[in-house]
Amino acid sequence: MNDRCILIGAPVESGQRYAGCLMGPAAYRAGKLPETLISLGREVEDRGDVIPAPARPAQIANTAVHSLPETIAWTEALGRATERAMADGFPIVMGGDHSLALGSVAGVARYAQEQGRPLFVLWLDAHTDFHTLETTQSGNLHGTPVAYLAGKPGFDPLPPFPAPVPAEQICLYGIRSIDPAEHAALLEHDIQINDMRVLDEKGIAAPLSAFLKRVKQANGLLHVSLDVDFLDPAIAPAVGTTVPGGATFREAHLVMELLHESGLVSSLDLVELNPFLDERGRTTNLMVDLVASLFGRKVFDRPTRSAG
Ligand code: 4U7
Ligand code: MN
Ligand code: MN
Ligand code: MN
Repeated sequence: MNDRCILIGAPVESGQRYAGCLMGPAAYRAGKLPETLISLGREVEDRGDVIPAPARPAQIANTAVHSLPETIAWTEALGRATERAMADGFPIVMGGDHSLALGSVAGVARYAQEQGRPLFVLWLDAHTDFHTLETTQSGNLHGTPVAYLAGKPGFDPLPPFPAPVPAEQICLYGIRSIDPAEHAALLEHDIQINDMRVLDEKGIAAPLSAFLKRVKQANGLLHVSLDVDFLDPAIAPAVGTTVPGGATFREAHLVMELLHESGLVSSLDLVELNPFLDERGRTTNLMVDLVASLFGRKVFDRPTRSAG
């Protein structure tokens, strides 16, 4: 893991219909994300909030889709910002709704391609986010980034995804809501879907450890996209799209602790936090604490002893 954390504010809310996600970056700063990373020994550079270019008109056949011009503008601007940050350190993109990942993962993919390294993506989410501009019925583009980064057609007039991530390098984790069109499309792909049924039976750790092993063997880069709704709504209410039966407090921390121990994560999205829906900052605080676990905060720090 690179020592220097580059914070990128992405006050995006055009990918869904609740007002409030645009306050996400401010909430992470108020919740002391920068100070927390510094306390864990990281250098932190906050690059402020990205400002997209003015949106240009764009039209498509699916009339349900809204805010497409804004989404294209964010995708371009965040792609550039994230690619640049990859060259300088460890980007942490503070959202903003999940449509920001159309841009952030594109930037990471471009960087990975330049480095000649395979990119792996861990998607921590209640949803598979596998719609295209053609299949979405809600018209909310935060439900599309996985199909985009997997290189699925149906994203015109978005910029073509730079270097599509092969299905075997994508791992969906915590899934418990899939639309029929997503289900049909996923059956055509080899993307690993760890739905809650699978995680209940195998536990939260084993499938993740198996995925991390593959990342390591391939000397891959690993992008983690953490959607607030991965967490159970009882502990993380500040999100528009709550789905019951999510990860518990300890399950979520264990995921982050395993990711830290792997040393493999190279970039992170924090998405879908809507501070307007929060209760006295508890969801923001939980998200900041999860990032702390990802960067090495431990319950009990055991000094490593050499054998013999
Ligand atoms: B999120 C949904 F219909 N599938 O397309 C849709 F259930 O980034 C939800 O994971 C999408 O929060 C959720 O609108 C997108 C819905
Ligand atoms: Mn999502
Ligand atoms: Mn979700
Ligand atoms: Mn959501």
